[in-house]
Amino acid sequence: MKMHPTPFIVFAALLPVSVFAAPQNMSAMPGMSHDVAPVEAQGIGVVKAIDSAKGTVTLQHEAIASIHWPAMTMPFKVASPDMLKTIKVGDNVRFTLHPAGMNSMVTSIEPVRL
Ligand SMILES: [Cu+2]
Repeated sequence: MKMHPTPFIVFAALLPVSVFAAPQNMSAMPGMSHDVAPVEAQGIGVVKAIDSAKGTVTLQHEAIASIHWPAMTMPFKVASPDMLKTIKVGDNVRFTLHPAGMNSMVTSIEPVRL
């Protein structure tokens, strides 16, 4: 069962960036809830972009087996804008994710020295 299908990603890539500055209260967004998923998942990836104004980080993340995500590049909201101060574009990072499809939120992130 694919919970994070590629067509959705392609669709999202066509949307204006402003879509990703979505309200924090996702329960107020009908239709955005997805199948049951773990509360949190761990991932690793590379920071491709940071938008402090929108509170998002774009990650080229590796596959996340625990939630059946393939590797891809996608933007994530972060739980706190301060998290974006600890990383920069090009960093290899380890992150914790609250999975919710395209509304998934990164709840922690830290650079990894390879
Ligand atoms: Cu993804």
